[in-house]
Amino acid sequence: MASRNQAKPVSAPSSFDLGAFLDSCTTLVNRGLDRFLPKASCKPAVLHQSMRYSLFAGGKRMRPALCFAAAQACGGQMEEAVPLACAVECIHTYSLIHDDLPAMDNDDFRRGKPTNHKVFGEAMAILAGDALLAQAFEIATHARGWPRYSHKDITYELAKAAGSLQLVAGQAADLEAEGKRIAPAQLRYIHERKTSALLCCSVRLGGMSANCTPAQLAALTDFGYHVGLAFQVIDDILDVTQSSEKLGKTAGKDITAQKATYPSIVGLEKSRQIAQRLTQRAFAALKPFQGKAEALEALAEYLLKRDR
Ligand code: GRG
Repeated sequence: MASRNQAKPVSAPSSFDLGAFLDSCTTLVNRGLDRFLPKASCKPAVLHQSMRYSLFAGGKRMRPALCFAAAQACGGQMEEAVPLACAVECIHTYSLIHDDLPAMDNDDFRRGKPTNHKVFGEAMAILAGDALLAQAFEIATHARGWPRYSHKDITYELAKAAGSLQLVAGQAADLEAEGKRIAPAQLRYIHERKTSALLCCSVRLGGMSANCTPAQLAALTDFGYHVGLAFQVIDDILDVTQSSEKLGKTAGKDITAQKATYPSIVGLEKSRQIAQRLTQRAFAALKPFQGKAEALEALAEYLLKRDR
């Protein structure tokens, strides 16, 4: 019998073809982003090149995939969710560009390439991030709008996740915590905001694009929250166990920057158990979908077992 400290293994139905699903998500979101963004030649060309450089640098597209998977779980079509998936990816990319700046995490390497400011300079990288944040809201206006969810609801959802109580709060608290010993509860506060908020928002928006019921939205919120927390614990584990080449970003950065992470506070083994438990909670949240959330289940398992 598993002891209290041992988390049960997590696995999704093996029949689901996650590889094919991820490929179709990437195709849809890349096509959408290319269509919605000003062309690279559009004046000021260097700004649009800078925005496109980071957007198409080879991100894993996990937030769009979660958005599409949530739409499917609620009986919707992936195409309906394209503007929302693109909007979330723009916000995510902006946050990475700004996070890599010398004034923040000061990183030279992201998505397997030199960071935006290394190529375009700091000022242009700041502007590209600013423009991507605004671009997200413009793209979201292309969503159709649904009987239960208007453009106002969608705008609120995106603004809340990106704002000073969520994404930016997480980044501010993360910076403040550098070099300090912090309690696990404060670490949880940071992860909820810096990582989980946008992942949860992606899942909720996917549900909204399928005009989901309030009960479905509550289940998706529970799922997104826990998957989002697990995502960051795994990210922290990978930072100390994988190479920079594998991750496409500088590995071992958390130790150098004296970041508070689960591995630094509770150790690697306990961190893995925490990630497993959070993923089990995410799986449990999908019960109301009665087996129709296969893509979400497969993604939760994949995110737990990922190696980059
Ligand atoms: C600057 C407002 C502002 C926020 C920055 C995104 C972020 C907050 C910090 C970056 C560092 C970090 C650990 C963020 C947590 C979220 C996370 C793990 C991002 C990386 O997401 P992936 O792995 O990246 O999905 P790709 O490149 O694959 O899209």
